[in-house]
Amino acid sequence: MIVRRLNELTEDRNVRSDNWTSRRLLLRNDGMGFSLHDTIIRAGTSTRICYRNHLEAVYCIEGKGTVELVESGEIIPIEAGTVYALDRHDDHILSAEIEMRMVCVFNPALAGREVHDETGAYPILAGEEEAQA
Ligand code: 9YT
Repeated sequence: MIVRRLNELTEDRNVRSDNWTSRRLLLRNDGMGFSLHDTIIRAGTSTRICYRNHLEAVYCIEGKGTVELVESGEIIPIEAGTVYALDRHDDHILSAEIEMRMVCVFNPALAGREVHDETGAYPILAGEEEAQA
């Protein structure tokens, strides 16, 4: 059994961007087939994301914001207790009105250090990059 605690995560499992901090509790090397993150989305930020290589489920446990589907323009409110699942590699804009805390699950699992590329996706890391992740 793997036991890991948020307050004991090592620095390499804390990944920061301008708009969010992702605390990566379970990663590819843990062998679960998915990765599990506890992610903070900073208040007042909007991030365009399109995970062409991954499926992601996002469960909000604190805060308030919206997710906008770029293709349809639909805006979905998010608050604690809301889950959204990007089952179609949906191009979306995630905005936080009040700082949000999200539990995120990625399939396939992230290797560790991924941040969004210019298209809002995470790459599939392999080989040497994985060893460093
Ligand atoms: C909700 C979302 O996609 N935020 C961006 C960060 C990502 N969830 C992560 O790496 O934890």
